[in-house]
Amino acid sequence: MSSRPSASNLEIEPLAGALGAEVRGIALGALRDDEWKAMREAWLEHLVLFFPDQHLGHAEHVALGRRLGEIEIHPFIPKVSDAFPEIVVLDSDKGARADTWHTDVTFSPTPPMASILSMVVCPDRGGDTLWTNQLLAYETLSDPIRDLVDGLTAVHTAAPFGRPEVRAEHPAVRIHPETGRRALFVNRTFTSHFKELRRSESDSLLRMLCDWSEQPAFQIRYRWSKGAIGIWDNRCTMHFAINDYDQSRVIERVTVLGDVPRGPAARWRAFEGDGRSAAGYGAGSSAGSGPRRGIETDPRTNSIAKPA
Ligand SMILES: O=C(O)CCC(=O)C(=O)O
Ligand SMILES: [Fe+2]
Repeated sequence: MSSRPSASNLEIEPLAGALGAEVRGIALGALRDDEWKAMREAWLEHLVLFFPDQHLGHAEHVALGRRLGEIEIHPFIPKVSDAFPEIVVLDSDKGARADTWHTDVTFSPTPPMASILSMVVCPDRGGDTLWTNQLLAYETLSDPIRDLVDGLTAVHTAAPFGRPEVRAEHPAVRIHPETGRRALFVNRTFTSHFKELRRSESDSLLRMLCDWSEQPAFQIRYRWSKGAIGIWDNRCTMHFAINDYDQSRVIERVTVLGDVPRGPAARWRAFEGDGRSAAGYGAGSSAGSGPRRGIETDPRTNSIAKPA
């Protein structure tokens, strides 16, 4: 059922059980303050909002990002122009198909709080994007597993961009800075391992948690149209761009800087090995070789996809 907050003509229609809503009745290029307030509240509730028919110019796109916070300049992805280094372009014809589950830039000490995607060239069919609700993924874990992950620290690296030395540590469970809710904060693309576990234990747990979060009941799948805008809360979601189209697909994205992720207190010291197994983190172990199944086995291209 759609709802219409009294402060504006905003119509908000939830699109799935887990997360995601489509918003109509506002122009993102000319937002009133009351509309912005209603939109921001809806965003925290639905985690990803879609706004069809916006057709934002570059300056409007950046201005929208600035309403949310400071813009992040992405370290690796190409920019739309010298005039707008704040906007990255993902062009499918240049191989940019982000078809592995990820949360944006978690290899940074301050991963973005939000990403704002503008659909510039949209295929006639295909090219939908999926998101997961990582709050729900955390809340539905069994008590013993939730208790375990509450006390873990995850290492994230930029290995998918060929830069495994670029890394950050974050709590495996993130406390959302605005709502206080806890979210599972690991992803198959950038999370390498849990610091406190033996490599083999870490690989198994990470795979289990990723399999759990990626299940359809925690997802929304959005069908894009040219000129649509999508804004997601990067602190408590993952996403995946489906690689099922032959036509061109071009998106532009502005990302908004986030804070340092906070979680429950870490409870154990880093794993240092017990002398019995090589599957620890000592010499010879391969940090950065976590269970990134999606990257290595893309069925259509048989090539390494570029997560974004
Ligand atoms: O192409 C998409 O739909 C999403 C790409 C992506 O991962 C991103 O913009 O962060
Ligand atoms: Fe992304």
